[in-house]
Amino acid sequence: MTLGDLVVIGLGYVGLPVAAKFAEAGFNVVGIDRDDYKITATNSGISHIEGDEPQLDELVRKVVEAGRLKAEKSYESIESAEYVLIIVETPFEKEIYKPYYSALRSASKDVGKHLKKETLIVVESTLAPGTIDTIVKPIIEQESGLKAGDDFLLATAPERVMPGKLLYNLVNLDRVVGGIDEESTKKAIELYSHIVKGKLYPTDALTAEVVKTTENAYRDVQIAFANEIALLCENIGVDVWTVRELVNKSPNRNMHYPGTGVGGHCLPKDSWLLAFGTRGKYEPRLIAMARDINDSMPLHMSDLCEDALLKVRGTIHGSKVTILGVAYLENSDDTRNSPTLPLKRSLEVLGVETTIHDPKVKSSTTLPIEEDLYGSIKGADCVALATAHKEYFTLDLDRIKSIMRTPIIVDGRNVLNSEICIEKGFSYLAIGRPSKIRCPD
Ligand code: SAJ
Repeated sequence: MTLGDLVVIGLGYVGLPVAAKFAEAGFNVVGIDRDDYKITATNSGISHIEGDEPQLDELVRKVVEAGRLKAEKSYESIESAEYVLIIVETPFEKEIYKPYYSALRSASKDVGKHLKKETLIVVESTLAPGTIDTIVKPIIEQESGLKAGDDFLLATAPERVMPGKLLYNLVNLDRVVGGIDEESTKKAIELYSHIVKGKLYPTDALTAEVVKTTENAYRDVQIAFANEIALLCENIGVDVWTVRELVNKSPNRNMHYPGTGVGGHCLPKDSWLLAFGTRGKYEPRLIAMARDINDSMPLHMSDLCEDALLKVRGTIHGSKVTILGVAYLENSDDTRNSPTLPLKRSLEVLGVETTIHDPKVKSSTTLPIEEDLYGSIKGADCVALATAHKEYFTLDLDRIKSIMRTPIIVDGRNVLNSEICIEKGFSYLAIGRPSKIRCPD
């Protein structure tokens, strides 16, 4: 017995878990992707998703073995599907200040080509407000000759996943479901109630697009506020971490963490998607400024390193800086939009030789990573702490001091104890803290 034929377009870190959960719920699921590796892995019952994703490997194997999930390149399965989910990437091209919708456009076109009447289409990708109405709907109508609302149903149900908690978030977090009409919203809520235990909130498509981009813009602004206060504290000589702790003692305050910057697959782009959706109608100022502040933090880290190297070594050229952490998030292996990358580039422009260590991220030709922590620090003039991996909270400072050429520490994530670093003879600088530079005797 099956609950129906369901197609998922895009077997990425969102699409694969969604396809597997619908298959487990009793749907016949076909996952469509253009990547042969993802197709082969999935049909072998293997999750291709990097990193530790509890229960995902086991779930994919189970549903593939049960014949409920298969992956293919062809879009033909749409011709017999009652449900089609579009879950493709929607990056933002800041250089041209536009979303990069080629995957969304081609998926919409291919859906249209194979669409049959009465199908429900749901887009999970994060969209600039207005995308369903001005891009997805017209392309599908154009290709299919069918009319949205009359001949097929269309909604958006943005995901709220997070690396490391893909299945947990997918099942347990509340979700907004926005249709182009009430029937679309209703049917989409019925569909997702098969896999989502969280609450499903009905709304319209435009509101759902605004909610998703706003919830991440909100967090980005919160982080930018913490970063601005950190820069202020550095310049007036107080410790932002003490300020933050005491501010948050006040009711209804929740000052976030300042740091090396904001990376990941969501926050760096969703504010721009929101702004793009309001272009010509309202130009957001605060969220654009927040993006600029957060993007400036890796460059500020570079300034702190440069400042210390010039004062302690008398020169920056030829200095060696070891950057600890390239994952954008602590204890993760995900490097998407990592702040460490602009930090590395900024230092290298100054003539600095950089080495990167990260206990979670594999080395590659494009991004060489030292595996040996202390080996990566040997001979360095500065250690820049960019990611708060748990391994870095127990650094042996005496050992580091004995193997560095110049004992300078720049702490971007409040990992180390400033007093202890200074006691042990380091020049210690940190985001949000007054610098303590020990010039050579
Ligand atoms: N960061 C700070 N200060 C903070 C919090 C985060 O600098 O106080 C930095 C992190 O180091 C990282 C970046 O921001 O570089 C993003 O961190 P994040 O904790 O927001 O993690 P993400 O990017 O995985 O965000 C996801 C998002 N989830 C979805 O889009 C479905 C986001 O909406 C969630 O709010 C976030 O997880 C969460 O709350 O955990």
